[in-house]
Amino acid sequence: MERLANTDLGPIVRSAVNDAVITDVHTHLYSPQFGDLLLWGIDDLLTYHYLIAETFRYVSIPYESFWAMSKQQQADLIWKTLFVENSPFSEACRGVLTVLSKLGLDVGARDLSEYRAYFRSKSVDEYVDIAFNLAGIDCAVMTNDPFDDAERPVWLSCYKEDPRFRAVLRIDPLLNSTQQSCEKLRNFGYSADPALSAQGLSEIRRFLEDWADRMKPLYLAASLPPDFAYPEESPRARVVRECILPVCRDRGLPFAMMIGVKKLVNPALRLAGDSVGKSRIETVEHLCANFPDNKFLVTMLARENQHELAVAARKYRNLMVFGCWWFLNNPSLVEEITRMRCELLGPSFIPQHSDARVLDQVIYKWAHSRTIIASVLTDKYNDLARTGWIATVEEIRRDVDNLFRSNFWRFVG
Ligand code: HDL
Ligand code: ZN
Repeated sequence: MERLANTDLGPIVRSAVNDAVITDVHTHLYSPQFGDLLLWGIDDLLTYHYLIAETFRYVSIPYESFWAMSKQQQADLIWKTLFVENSPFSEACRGVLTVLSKLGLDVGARDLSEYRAYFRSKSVDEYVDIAFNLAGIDCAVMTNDPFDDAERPVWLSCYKEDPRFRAVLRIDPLLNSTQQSCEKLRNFGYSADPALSAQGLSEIRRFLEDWADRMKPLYLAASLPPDFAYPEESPRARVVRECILPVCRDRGLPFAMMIGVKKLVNPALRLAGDSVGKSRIETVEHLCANFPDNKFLVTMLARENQHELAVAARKYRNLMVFGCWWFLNNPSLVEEITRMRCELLGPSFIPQHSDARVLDQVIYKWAHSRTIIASVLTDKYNDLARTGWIATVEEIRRDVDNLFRSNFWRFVG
């Protein structure tokens, strides 16, 4: 048995993970047809809201002074503060450098003007292919918000499907500011009423049906606060029960619940001002148990919720756990959460999504995640080998494909 004890499947696992073609199941990217909504290039990378929050830990200028700056001025301040005056070893800072390195730029030169020159030489269409190829992704699943005044016109006028980008119908306002969203719905031609009468609920369903027809989404999604509860006597719970779940069930669409966001704990930081709170796993358990004909994609934002979410996935086959989301997308936590999920769920989950807001970020987010996930999987296959069960190359590549794309596509049907 000596041979078995020394079996190291690491090289096979790392090769399988590095070669894996990934479907990125949640991003904030847009196909180039959406114009400036698709962010890309060094100044968009540097003004990512994660880096804005980190910059304000050092600078004492008024928030409004920062927001009054041009994007390049903001990027200059962020570069100076986080990269020059302090070492960029936070995950979001390191990510910028990984992107530059993977593009073949001279990171050691630390020359922002050189990096800007590179991006000026590129068009967005060629850069989409560069980023997707370097990241190893075949598809970026978008976050599409019909309530967004900048995005809605594209869908209502000229949208032509781009197979590299698939849509998601994101409906946060319907659930988190129901009364106000009813007014917007009336402006869109749907007679939704804040009292949520039967007619009003029917009109919300019609709104969802129309946009599902228009977008052909892979799933419906919403980010939800830590105190998201179901059942509950609230407008949110009524819209979930009477509108979201029936429309999803009738169309075979998962409902993606992204739970644990404490919105704008520091409003002056704008998009960077959200935080995290521990959420109620009972809500997830109740929905999965009482709506067996619905499918639920779930990611939770608090580290403290990860173990109970993985246990819940053992109980409900209509629950698919995905990603190490936002404040969890750091090497130490991706490692901890992925290891725990492998031990509780085997290969029956979706380990990661990029959440990329800037096209270039898929390059670093997937490079960083692949390294960690390969390391965890190596341990798992080597643990098996020590029993005498030596996974074949085909079995390892099968499992890796399931984790990085096929679990998702099977689940969305
Ligand atoms: O609600 C979400 O989808 C979150 O991912 C937010 O967009 C958040 O601002 C973010 O970008 N996290 O990475
Ligand atoms: Zn997101």
